[in-house]
Amino acid sequence: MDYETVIVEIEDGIAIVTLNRPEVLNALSGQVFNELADAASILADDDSVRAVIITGGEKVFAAGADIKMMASQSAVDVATSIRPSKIAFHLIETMKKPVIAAIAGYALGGGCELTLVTDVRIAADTAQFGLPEIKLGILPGGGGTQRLPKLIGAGKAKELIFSGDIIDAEEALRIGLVNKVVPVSDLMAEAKKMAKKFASRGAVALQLAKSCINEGLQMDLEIGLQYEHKCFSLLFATEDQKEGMAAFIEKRKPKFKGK
Ligand code: DAK
Repeated sequence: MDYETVIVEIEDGIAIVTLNRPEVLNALSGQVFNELADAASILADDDSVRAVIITGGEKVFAAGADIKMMASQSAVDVATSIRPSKIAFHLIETMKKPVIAAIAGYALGGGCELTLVTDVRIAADTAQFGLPEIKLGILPGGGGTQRLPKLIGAGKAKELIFSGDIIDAEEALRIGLVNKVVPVSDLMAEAKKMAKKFASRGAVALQLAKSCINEGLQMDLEIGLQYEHKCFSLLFATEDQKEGMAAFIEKRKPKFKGK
């Protein structure tokens, strides 16, 4: 995968996708979204990849969509140019494997929204989050008004979106925007450790658990419970369920095959 604005590396079954436009604080252009979408689609289909980490490196995650490219767009231009970001976000959010965001420095606007389509967010102590779009005369259009309230509650989401304020990593942890905060020097090690733990679990069970949670958030409770029950039953058709339960009874570690 040879891209200009994104670097993809695969180590021990873990893919690391690094945003790479440092000169503009990793601002997300159409090209970044196209490359992210392409990488997400390839990694989704690569069975040797068991988990994905998205990062911007040690200095900045992403300072949002590229304002210089958006500034002169008409309403019609915007309606068509949002396609790559929608596709990238959709492919990442629905990927049938765990996706972890490893965030250092600014994660603003579309950068923060990118973290919201991942499954787990690990923040460095240098991370700063915000949806400052209101200060540009727009609103968060990459899912921020929809996903952020689901994650942290409507009240806190409204405060962040109406003010455009930027919060630090500790505040992000306190309000549930991130899962954990670590020293910046430990960020990638921590993300890899978590990715490896997820990768060691039964891949089909993990995939269906992810689907139950993501789909369940769109359903009412009764339908969500029915969906969960169907997924639960389906797992009894997998080799991993037989192996997991046999390993427990035989007091050994399971060897999952993802089948
Ligand atoms: N776009 C373009 N360039 C950016 C940028 C951005 N978002 N953020 C920073 N840069 C550029 C700066 O212009 C500067 O470039 P030069 O002037 O050197 O050429 C360089 O990066 C370094 O930035 P600063 O000099 O500003 O660095 P500072 O440390 O002083 O300040 C800052 C850092 C992050 C506080 C500041 O750069 C800043 O406020 N940046 C803008 C943050 C922001 O407002 N982000 C939200 C953008 S709107 C959608 C999907 C997504 C979106 C919308 C719709 N659909 C699917 C519909 C997303 C929208 C957004 O994200």
